Amino acid sequence: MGKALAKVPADKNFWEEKDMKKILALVLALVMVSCLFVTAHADELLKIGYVQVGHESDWRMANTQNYYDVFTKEAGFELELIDCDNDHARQLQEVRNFITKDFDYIVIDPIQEAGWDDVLKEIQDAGIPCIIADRAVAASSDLYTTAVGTNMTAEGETAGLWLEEYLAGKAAKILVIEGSTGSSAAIGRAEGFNKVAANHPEWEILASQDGDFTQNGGQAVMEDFIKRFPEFDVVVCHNDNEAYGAMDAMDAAGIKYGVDGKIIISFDATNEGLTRTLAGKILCNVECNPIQAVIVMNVIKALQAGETVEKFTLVPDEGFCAPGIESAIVTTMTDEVLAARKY
Ligand code: GYE
Repeated sequence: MGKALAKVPADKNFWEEKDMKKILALVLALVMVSCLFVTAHADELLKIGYVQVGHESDWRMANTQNYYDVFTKEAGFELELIDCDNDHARQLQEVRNFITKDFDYIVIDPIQEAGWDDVLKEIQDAGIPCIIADRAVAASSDLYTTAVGTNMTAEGETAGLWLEEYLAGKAAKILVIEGSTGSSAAIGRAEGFNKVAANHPEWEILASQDGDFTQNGGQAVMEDFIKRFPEFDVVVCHNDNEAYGAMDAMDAAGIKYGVDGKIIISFDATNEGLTRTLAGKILCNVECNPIQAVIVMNVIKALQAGETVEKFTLVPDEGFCAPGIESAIVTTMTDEVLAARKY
């Protein structure tokens, strides 16, 4: 049996009118306070504008994801990341949008090295701190606050030194599939590799062509190389995706590569790239670490705290070679190394 409900007399209001007014005032006050809190909180978020290169490679996708993972609202940031689709003019325009919107920090991953002076001055005139990330600009370092990135020239040199060790004096005909023309990544890797090649008159670089850091680009360049150069020993690819494209082209032409075929050298050392290195298909893979957002965030935190930061923070990286190859230059691949590679 249910309990009988207490009956409210029909002639008596359950809430007196004055009580209602008090409650309404209280609710209103609470709403206002919480609004104030939310606005104050939103104001505290640092607005970060990041002009990303594009989405050309697995490396790039890992780099983009890393920024989204690190620059969260919970961490105190409002990130606007623009995929500039490898278009330099678009990148300049997006930076100018960030200036107009008065962002707190502007992070630039420059598609190309050249052509930055004017817009860097504009950022400076607006009083916005500017961080150059991953790739470099060919501009005076007085024009930006600080830079974070890997040493692309050292990466190219590592590749060259590994080849020197592996060939041990043997002659070699070399083909190069370059990264996007004008990017510091392609310029640095070529410069580092060529520095070593200059010590080897027995090495012949047959051709060097832009594959735009993409798999399709790598495949197209390799198809062209196969037609033009019936004999070659080494293919240097400026990133993993180009190497996959080069492999597709060689597979289609019935050309063997790997421990018992043509020597493929690659850069990035992504999970897929290292899988192919562990499988003995890519013989040397020089790492370039895309996990850079935490370093950029720490730089921003230091600047917020009024500390002076270094003009350049190096993101360290190493190289890997296929199992069965002993090397003093790079690390021989193992299952453990691959298992630890998240991107
Ligand atoms: O090697 C390539 C990407 O700038 C270091 O750009 C980066 C390069 C990376 O597209 O895969």
